[in-house]
Amino acid sequence: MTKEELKKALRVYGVTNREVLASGISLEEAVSEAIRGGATMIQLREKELETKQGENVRPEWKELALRILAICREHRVPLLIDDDVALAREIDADGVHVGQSDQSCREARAILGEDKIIGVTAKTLEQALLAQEAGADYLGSGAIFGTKTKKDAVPMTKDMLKTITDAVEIPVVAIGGITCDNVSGLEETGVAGVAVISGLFAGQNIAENAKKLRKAVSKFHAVSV
Ligand code: TZP
Ligand code: MG
Repeated sequence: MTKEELKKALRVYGVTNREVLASGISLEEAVSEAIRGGATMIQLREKELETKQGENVRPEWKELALRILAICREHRVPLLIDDDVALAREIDADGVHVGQSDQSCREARAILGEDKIIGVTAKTLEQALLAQEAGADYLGSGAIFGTKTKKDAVPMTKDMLKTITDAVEIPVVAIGGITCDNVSGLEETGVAGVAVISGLFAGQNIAENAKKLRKAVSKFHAVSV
């Protein structure tokens, strides 16, 4: 994937969490709906799921990942795995997203190779610059509008987000409390796109949410004459 293709793929980045889904909606349906509405990339992030069995990837986790991967492949939407570099490699996912206390970007790169996408969480300017230097393909920064989904998330101001996007050359996605209603407030921050959990996946209107988010983010990138 070229740098331009990655930037476009980051526009509406759906991050999963089965806990926010309305009852009766499976994760497979939720991801299909998000893609149907215009989500451009998916991250499998299921914090409540046990992922390891001894040294190995737990079969239930791997099977879920394979089912989501099949949906993403069918629609040519990249799938990244949160934290779990071993699983990403085992199922040949499109990449991983690592936080500051996960496996390092350099280790992930050594395991996955140059062609896979590696995203890194950057909560400060220093973390952003270090991640870029370590070879990250994109950064995730927030929590820009607070969040109820991640209990220990620290708020980030729009000024700090702008400082980060100005300082790095790689694309940055904002995360944290982003919804169809507040997404337009990120226009001036220089982000390539938005990473969204509840604002996309909660409730009955997943495709509609994706469509609205996509439309709003497209406006950030409209060429002005
Ligand atoms: N990192 C910072 S905020 C957050 C993560 C993983 C959770 C975002 O979830 P939501 O529901 O989009 O606020
Ligand atoms: Mg993590």
